[in-house]
Amino acid sequence: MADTAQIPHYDAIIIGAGISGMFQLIRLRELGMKVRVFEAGTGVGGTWYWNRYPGARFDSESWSYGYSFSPELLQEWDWSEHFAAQPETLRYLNFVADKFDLRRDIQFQSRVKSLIRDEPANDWEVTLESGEQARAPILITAVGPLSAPQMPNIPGIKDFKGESYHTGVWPHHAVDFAGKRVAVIGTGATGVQVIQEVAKTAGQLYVFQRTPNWCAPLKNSAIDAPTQTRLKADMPAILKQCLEHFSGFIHDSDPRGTFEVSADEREAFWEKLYDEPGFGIWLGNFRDSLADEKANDALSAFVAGKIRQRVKDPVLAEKLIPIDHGFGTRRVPMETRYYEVYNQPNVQLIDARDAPIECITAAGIKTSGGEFPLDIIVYATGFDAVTGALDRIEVRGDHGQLLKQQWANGPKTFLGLQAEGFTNLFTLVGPHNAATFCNIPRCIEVNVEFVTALIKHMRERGYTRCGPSEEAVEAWTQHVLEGSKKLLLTKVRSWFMGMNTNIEGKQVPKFLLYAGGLPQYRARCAEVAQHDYEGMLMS
Ligand code: N01
Repeated sequence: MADTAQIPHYDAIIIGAGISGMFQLIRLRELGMKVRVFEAGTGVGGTWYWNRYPGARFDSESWSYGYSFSPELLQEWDWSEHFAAQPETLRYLNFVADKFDLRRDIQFQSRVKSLIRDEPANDWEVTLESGEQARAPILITAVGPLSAPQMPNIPGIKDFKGESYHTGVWPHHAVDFAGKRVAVIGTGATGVQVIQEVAKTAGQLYVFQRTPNWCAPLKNSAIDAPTQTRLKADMPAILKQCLEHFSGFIHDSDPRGTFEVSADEREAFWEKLYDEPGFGIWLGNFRDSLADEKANDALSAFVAGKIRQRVKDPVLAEKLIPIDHGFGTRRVPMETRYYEVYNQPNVQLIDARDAPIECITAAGIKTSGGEFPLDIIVYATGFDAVTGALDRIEVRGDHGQLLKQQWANGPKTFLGLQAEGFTNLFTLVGPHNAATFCNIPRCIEVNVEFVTALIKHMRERGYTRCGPSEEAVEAWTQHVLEGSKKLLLTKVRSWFMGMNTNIEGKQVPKFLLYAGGLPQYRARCAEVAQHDYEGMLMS
């Protein structure tokens, strides 16, 4: 690290100008700190900047999703729909950037290559892909849990002569599907959203489904004026409720057990949830729905019945019903007439389990069952989740150790915010953080407020270094893993479990979330702060 005096120096550097990076910038400015944010995109918004694919929209109620820190902002912004589409959310985040004059501290088109700790100097050295460098004693990563798009490991991808797009790096120009032969690979939450949209205009849409997911109706609608007024008035109560609920949504589990009510009552409850907007059927169901196998089987059977009612061809309906996991044990994609899409003559489901994709050719997709000539391929194949964005950066700690290597057998953190030996590095929405299974802004704000208070505490007391003790990391990791055992989702292959068939070394489950819920996470953070940041060594 030669001639560091020439490198621009800040009080703190933030990586990423999405929801968490933007809010962290606001809070650090309030402490009077000189802050630089490095952002790979050309604008703010993170997830909502990159995921511009047709059909992208909230699965969280819009009005429960915005920032809560500014009452003025809450009053000023009107969401047009209960579940806003991506362009509106991006407009909202740009509105926030304008209102708080954030862009002057954000350097765009600045993808980070490495983050190297210079322990003797007590600095983090940031190197961009352009070679440009910057330094600061405090480094905060705000890189998002689902921001490292992952292409499938299918041979021949580069050979295709038509247009192809990954949903997570969607182009800024409109893509015209009208009359075209289109393939969508992937049927996760993203695939489901994009399929519904593309099916409206494509000449022929082939959906390559390897594993069906349990989807549920979103029931989106416009927000009318009286509702808008009521929501604004109720906002403090809504936000309070979100913080008290397990995953920060307006929905929270019903205190009753599945079999504590009569069959009629159970059925009526499920009908009601299936018919209501949002995640109620997933997160507002009987308390044992995601923990007890029999309860989960019964719920799955109910939802399977709905799919059979909605898909006309009974053979096709069975192909769309998951058989290897129960309802809600993977992220539930929310849909608007998704199943009805398969009744359209221009849509064909290709079961990529029966006839696996062999390769992409110049003309289209080749499976063991035949060839599909195509104009456009959409890769809705997901992300290298939670740790992926950090893995793609060379992050080296106090003794030169690589973060990726340290977490090779699963993440080890304190509160999902700090790793041992990575002094003054704070990972907002890091692994084993409540924010990984959350209505994300609600948890992001909890993360940012905690880190801000901690930095303030350090500055007031003249501390310049902060890192977790080995015992604190061990205890938190054990707490996270113990808590996960009660959930059925730990028995299923998904990004929750750090599994990705397209990435070498990611076939073994490594739990990435925090299953204790937001209230418990908040309580633990508060307790740590109250005890002078117990578990975090400061000097
Ligand atoms: O990614 P996924 P996603 N050959 O990993 C398939 C959030 N989100 O982008 O299941 C063939 O869920 C793969 O098949 P399989 C939300 O948290 C939020 O859809 O591995 N297929 C799967 O079907 C969500 O959970 C919102 O067998 C291949 C799909 O690709 C998260 O983002 C909207 C394959 C990947 O599904 C990720 O969702 C959208 C291959 N080689 C998303 N590789 C909102 O609420 C992968 N697949 C706003």
